[in-house]
Amino acid sequence: MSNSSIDSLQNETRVFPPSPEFAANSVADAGLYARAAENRLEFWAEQARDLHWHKPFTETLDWSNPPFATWFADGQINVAYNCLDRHVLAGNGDRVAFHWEGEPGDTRTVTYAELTAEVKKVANVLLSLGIEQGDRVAIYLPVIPEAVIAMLAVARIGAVHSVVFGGFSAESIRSRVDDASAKLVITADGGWRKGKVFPLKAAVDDALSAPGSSVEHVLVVKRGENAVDWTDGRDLWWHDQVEAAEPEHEAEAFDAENPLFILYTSGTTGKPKGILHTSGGYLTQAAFTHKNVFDLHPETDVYWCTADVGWITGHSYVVYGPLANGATQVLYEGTPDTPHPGRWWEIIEKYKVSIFYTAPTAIRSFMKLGRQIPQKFDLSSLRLLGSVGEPINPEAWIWYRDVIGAGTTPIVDTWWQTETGAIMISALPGITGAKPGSAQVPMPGIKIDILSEDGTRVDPPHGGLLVVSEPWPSMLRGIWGDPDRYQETYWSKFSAIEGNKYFAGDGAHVDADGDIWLLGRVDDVMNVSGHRLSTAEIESALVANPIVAEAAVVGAADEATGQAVVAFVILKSNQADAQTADEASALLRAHVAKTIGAIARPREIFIVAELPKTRSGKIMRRLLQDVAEGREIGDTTTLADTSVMQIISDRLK
Ligand code: 6R9
Repeated sequence: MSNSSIDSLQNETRVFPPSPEFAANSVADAGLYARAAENRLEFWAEQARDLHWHKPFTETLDWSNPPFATWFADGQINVAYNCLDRHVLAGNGDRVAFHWEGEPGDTRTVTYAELTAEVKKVANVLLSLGIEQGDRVAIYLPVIPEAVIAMLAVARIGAVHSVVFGGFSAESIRSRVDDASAKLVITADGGWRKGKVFPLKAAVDDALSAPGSSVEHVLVVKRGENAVDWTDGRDLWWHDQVEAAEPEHEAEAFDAENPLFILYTSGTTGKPKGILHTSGGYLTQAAFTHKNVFDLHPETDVYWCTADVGWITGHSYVVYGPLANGATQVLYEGTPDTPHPGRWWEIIEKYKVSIFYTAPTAIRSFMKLGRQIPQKFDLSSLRLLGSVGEPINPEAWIWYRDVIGAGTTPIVDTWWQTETGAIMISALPGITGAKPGSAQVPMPGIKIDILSEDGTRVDPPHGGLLVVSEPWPSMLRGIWGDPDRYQETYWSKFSAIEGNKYFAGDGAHVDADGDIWLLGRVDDVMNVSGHRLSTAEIESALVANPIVAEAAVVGAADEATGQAVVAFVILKSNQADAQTADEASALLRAHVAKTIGAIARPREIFIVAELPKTRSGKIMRRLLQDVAEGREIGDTTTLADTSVMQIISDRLK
């Protein structure tokens, strides 16, 4: 594609309306917006009543103590029952819940009846291990059916799961297990990735090796068949326990505000935040958005969301939303390019996937490989595509629609966050014409505003800060163990103006049609391949290494991953001669990968003699970003020592 056509796409003003056929069969009706506008709370109550309540609620929202909300608080619900038993009792037990595909090519088909039976047994295993309502259970698993089963079993008994992404390090497991005082860890011997087994239990062993851990048991799924160390009395095989477990388990009713899960995400400071979600409101919005944004026809659709269950997208759009809606899904363990670069397209052809939800970073990497790869496969089953995790640039959007979607499928670009729990901004595909590059409109029942720093509304075409202006059902209920940080991080920025505004940390602007365009983070959070990483967290990992004196990390624009981690490091004086800059940089890249996980490994580390600082000692990341992105260096006048940038850029030439 020539540069001029890229430019023209960036000024994209075309709108792609849904086909008449798509619109005629749309699950969502245009009346949703009107009903939500007329009575927002009644609208959400109506959505909540689509779920099964053991005890119906009479109260919708309590916002008398902001920013602490309760939704449907006098109702009682069992989240797992809604995802399982309800479908079996309705006669849909034989429907496939998951077509699971392992990376080496092994497969499993799991129906709703089978999934329900497994979850009941695992619920009994958890009870036999002394797990009670409210206890925390850490889950560190590959994308195998047991990951979903474990989450639902924890939910079924009213306990709280904390899923730790399988790519995270032992240290990340340890800090999450400690922060939540988890009693149990569920893991596997190993999982498959890029044609090899990677160990998981070994990382858990390492994480739990320090004395004083809250963990009483480790339940181990056999998947990788790799050798594992065993701690008698603590470690138990999943298959032994499940085999011996009672098959019957009746789902108990829990309060709508019973905690469902904690999921850790990066913030602007070093320590990850444990985002807390509860039951009734979360499930209401996850199910409602999944059904309407993805136009789900559960009897005929095959839906595939490529997210790992360790991310919020996996929680809301692999586990809770789709299962509450009785969807048939594809679940794939491995990477997109193993054993060949067409693996994803092969899976779509094989299972006749009709709805496909992935991230822009994946789309861009396929674009780079060329359209001849997907074109080898029959993708004609696809009728709707989705995007999440970062802004999707119009070129990638158009490629996605043309090459994957045969030039006809609607695309929904969904904006939301770990904290929002479910989709907040998106087109409804049978109603809204799609506009490449824009996430478009707030969901019915969601109130979004774009504000300037001083809290006034900004009008098109100006950009500002994105806020959510009214509480929503799947909103986070807090940061685990830290109510002050919750208040401070999300609700203090606009506390001087009237009303409570949730500050999302994203910049955005609205166009003349009222469509919202996301402009990226406005804080020190980077977005690498759709994963959130904090500059502070990586800096603290770097300075924890004995050879490092000081470190500064920036997110630099990257064609493939959106942003890439670039670090600037000053070595301790006794180190500077001990190794070359290349050696130090290689060692530190590996160190970050080991400390946080491979996704945090810096693309580049520059060993420097100085860092640019203001007179008050603040590192001027903006200038480092100029260097990292190969730009002319901006205004240096506020630097304490204005020659520093010259020294850095000379060194790097
Ligand atoms: C679901 C998820 C949240 C941050 C968010 C924003 C970015 C997500 C986006 C998007 C533009 C979209 N983001 N979706 N930016 N367009 N459609 O990704 O949650 O991992 O918590 O990240 O991701 O910056 O603030 P999470």
